[in-house]
Amino acid sequence: MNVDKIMNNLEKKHHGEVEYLQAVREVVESIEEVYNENPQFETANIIERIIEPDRVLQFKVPWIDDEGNVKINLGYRVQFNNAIGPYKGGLRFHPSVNLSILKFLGFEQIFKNALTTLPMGGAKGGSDFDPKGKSNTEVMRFCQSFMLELWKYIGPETDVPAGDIGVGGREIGFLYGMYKKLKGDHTGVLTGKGSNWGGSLIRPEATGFGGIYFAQEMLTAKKETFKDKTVALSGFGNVAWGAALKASELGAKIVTISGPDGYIYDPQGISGEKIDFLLDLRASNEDIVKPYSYAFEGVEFHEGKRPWEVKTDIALPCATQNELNGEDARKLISNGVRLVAEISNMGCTPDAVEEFQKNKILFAPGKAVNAGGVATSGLEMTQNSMKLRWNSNEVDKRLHEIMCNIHRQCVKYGKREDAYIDYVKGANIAGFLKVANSMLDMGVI
Ligand code: 2IT
Repeated sequence: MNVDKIMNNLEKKHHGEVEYLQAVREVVESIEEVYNENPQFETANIIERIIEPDRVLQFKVPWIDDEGNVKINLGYRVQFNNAIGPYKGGLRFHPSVNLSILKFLGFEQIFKNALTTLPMGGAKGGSDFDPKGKSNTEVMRFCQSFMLELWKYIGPETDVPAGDIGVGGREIGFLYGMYKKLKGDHTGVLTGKGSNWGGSLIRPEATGFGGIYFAQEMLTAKKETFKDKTVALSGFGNVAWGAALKASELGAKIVTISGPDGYIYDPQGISGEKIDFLLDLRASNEDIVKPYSYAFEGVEFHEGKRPWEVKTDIALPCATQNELNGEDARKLISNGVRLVAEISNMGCTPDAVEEFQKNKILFAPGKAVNAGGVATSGLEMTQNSMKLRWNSNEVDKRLHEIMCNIHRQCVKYGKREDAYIDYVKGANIAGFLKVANSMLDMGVI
């Protein structure tokens, strides 16, 4: 295959969709060698088939705010690839949402879901709706209107959405309620459900816990542990919360969290009740971290800045795509960072990844590190199908096993001759081979 030709063609068809093109380029470049060693892929033109979504659904979402004004948002579902299972992936509600972002997320989801070893294809969806500052009833009316359109395209064996940025337990509840009313079935069509009505235990914590389990495997491979390591986190949502909880349980000291308003530096470490405070911050619906600096002593708030300027052993981006750039990477490296693991999707820009790899810093990409979230969604689907419920130890044990397995797959395909593990390459090749071979088995469809 010819990477430049593939990328030029894609750029022509999806002009200016930078995040989507960035995510595709990373995968295409890292699988090039394996692809060329297996001529059956080229014969079936797997590469051009896998980088184009199966379908993109776009719809209008009208709703009425508390003052009686009629509002219109855009709703989307990108069903990318269902070679290994029903389409599966989250919904993001954020003003930045557009097709480029949802296509990048849907594309990444294919390989991430393949790495989990569970039968799930790749998809993503969402809306440019901004939940910030909205009342509960406004969020409910929006979710109901969104589902009034989406329900036609999803189903427990067809496409199973879940949460992402801006979509948590509250939104999943409103979405599920509407689906249930329209369809008349109480099926596991969404994951991240409430634990009283089909949700899996550990799902809220799973992305963060899984990320820490993965990072722990990276450390173990270097005969190190989390004990007494300093950790800088970005974000303060569900993912950062789960990561902080598990990392502090393993003896690490979390020194930062961040929001759109800036970052918090807490030299004593964010643990115990301070971690619970993240839930209060999130529930306030204001999307800011500054209140943390009023709540606790000896804390610094750095307005408008990102946490990557602090001295830390480990950096874990937990917020959104491209949140850590080349300059941030250089700062972290000069401050002695040893491990960087993206718990957010594509948290680092390509030049940041290059800096880490060039300097042989342990670096792992979101599609491997954050796969614990969707993996536990898969375990929720399993429990729904079996009409039973596992206890939290059972789910946590399976999540841990899955993360160790993903780490092994990355090492298998990413270990270089100099013993450095290229986790980006490893994750991309392992995920690609599973999906590409399944596509080959099924013919050109
Ligand atoms: O990015 C992700 O993997 C998620 N937002 C979770 C998707 C899911 O279906 O649980």
